[in-house]
Amino acid sequence: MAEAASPGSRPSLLDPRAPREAGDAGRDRMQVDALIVGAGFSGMYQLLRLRDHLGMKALALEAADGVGGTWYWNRYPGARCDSESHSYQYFFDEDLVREWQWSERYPGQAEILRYLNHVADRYALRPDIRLKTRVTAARYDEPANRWLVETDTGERYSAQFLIAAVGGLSAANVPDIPGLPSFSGRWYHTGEWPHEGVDFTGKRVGLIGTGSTGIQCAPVIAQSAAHLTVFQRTANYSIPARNAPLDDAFRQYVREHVDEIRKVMHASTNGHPFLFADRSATATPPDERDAIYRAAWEKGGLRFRAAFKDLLVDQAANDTAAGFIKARIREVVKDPARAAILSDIDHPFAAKRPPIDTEYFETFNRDNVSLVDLRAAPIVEVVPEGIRTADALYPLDIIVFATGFDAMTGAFLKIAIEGRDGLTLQQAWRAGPRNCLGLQVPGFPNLFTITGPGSPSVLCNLPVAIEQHVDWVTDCIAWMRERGATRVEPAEEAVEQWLATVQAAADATLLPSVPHSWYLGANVPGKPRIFMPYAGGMARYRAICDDVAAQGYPGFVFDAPMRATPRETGSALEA
Ligand code: N01
Repeated sequence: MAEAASPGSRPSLLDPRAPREAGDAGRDRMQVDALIVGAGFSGMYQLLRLRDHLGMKALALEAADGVGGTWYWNRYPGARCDSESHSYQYFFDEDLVREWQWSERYPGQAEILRYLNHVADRYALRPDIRLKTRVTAARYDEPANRWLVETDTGERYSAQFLIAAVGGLSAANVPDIPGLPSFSGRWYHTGEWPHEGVDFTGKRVGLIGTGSTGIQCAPVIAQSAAHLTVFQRTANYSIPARNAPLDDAFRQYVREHVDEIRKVMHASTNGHPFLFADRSATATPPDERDAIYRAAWEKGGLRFRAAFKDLLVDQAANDTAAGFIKARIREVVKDPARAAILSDIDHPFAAKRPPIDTEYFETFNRDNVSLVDLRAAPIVEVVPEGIRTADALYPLDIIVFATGFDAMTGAFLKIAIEGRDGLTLQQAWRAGPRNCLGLQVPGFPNLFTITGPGSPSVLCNLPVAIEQHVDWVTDCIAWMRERGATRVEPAEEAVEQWLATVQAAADATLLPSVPHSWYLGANVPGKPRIFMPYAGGMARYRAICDDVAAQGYPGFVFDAPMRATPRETGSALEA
């Protein structure tokens, strides 16, 4: 890592005296070394690394009027992170880890947003973040080797490097249900929640979606709504979160074991601060296995899936976990008919992202909550009074869409990105995302994607994935600058090799077996069905990326002059 300049020591790029160049169409463009799209976890860290460690003129553009990304937008009732708080933070600065005090085992949305604002202030990032500025288009100007960027505010920029830190779960997916505009009540998507909140008091609320988000918000909405109707299309597993306040002893433990915690997260499959137990579910005698599941259920959280090492690779092993959880659902939910609908789960445990909850299944024991099985009677339309399914009309005042995201590709494709020779990202990804290491797209020189498709991303505790990506991008740019290279993009054959590696990693698991998984793009009509994240594990992925960098970036093509020649083979990209 290069020497850090003192944060914020140079004038802000937003200063009107900052350098500009005469642009095309006769208007000035602000000229920067690197433009970062987004100021969430990834955009802010990327800004810090490029500005303070490489001394680059870097600027982050953010559509929201505050930093925080996901945690700025997702303010729905019950919004809380499923990663444990001591692992859901930056680890690049041990002082920061020691200073910040999390209050609960899982951090709530407001607390994470406070943390990210603290980071923005502590590292003086705000002067180089432009808020309320949505990037609408970016075009690569090959002769100039610059990205020409347009925004909805009319600001225009020119940058050598363009870094898309837009988040894999940020493009809200509102299903196209006939009649929605006719609804006489109010409707909301959880990922675009009003800042002033929503008052459910005395209201009849319909909740569509039973993924991680729906499972988090149902119990909270039920507490204040007159009536909550949950519309379930696919029954889902969920593990009790067992959230609780953190005590001083645990905080002290974190302060004293920062390096150890980081090492465990880096060694783990999913970037969490725990490792998978080295035992097989099928090889463990049933009584012993049941006791292990019970202990994991009591402990709660995503750790449950680490109880055995073979749950995601062996259907028989997975069946034991699935059977255990379904039995718990039937135990908790008093009404046998509801229990049957909630436990009629058609896919392996954790093959879709496993939610964790606080009293989700218990919510169905409340008198003011009902459950609609959309598999038995699908939604037909929204009418002014509410939702009509194939067999009933449900009168509603509010509809909450917890229907997820156009995940992994949606936020990138919302920007009109045009690479070399007029190739658009929409064209390049028409059959599904194509890139190398999830970091760079062929035909789009000097464009980097943070936690994009083809990387562990959503399968990982995201701050861990983000720090690894940002560090890799920063090191790659530093490496180029040392050698006088100004342009990098992946070679086609390396991309093909990486796509095969991503597919092989997925095929070694049960993950691609779920036809309705958003990991496959199945939740968005017309989206190509391709398994998008790299499922070979964060530790393995990090090793591959490190190896590529150590070998001089085989599979990536740089322009001259270079003092060191990258090897041409893509062997480091093999799983
Ligand atoms: O979205 P989802 P999410 N009619 O896509 C249903 C992260 N996250 O927002 O399964 C009826 O998982 C859909 O049904 P089906 C986490 O990575 C993190 O809950 O497609 N139903 C499903 O039940 C997570 O995985 C945290 O049949 C419709 C639900 O809507 C990711 O975000 C918290 C429908 C969508 O589930 C996305 O989770 C929350 C329709 N037309 C989320 N369309 C934390 O860690 C969709 N559905 C804090």
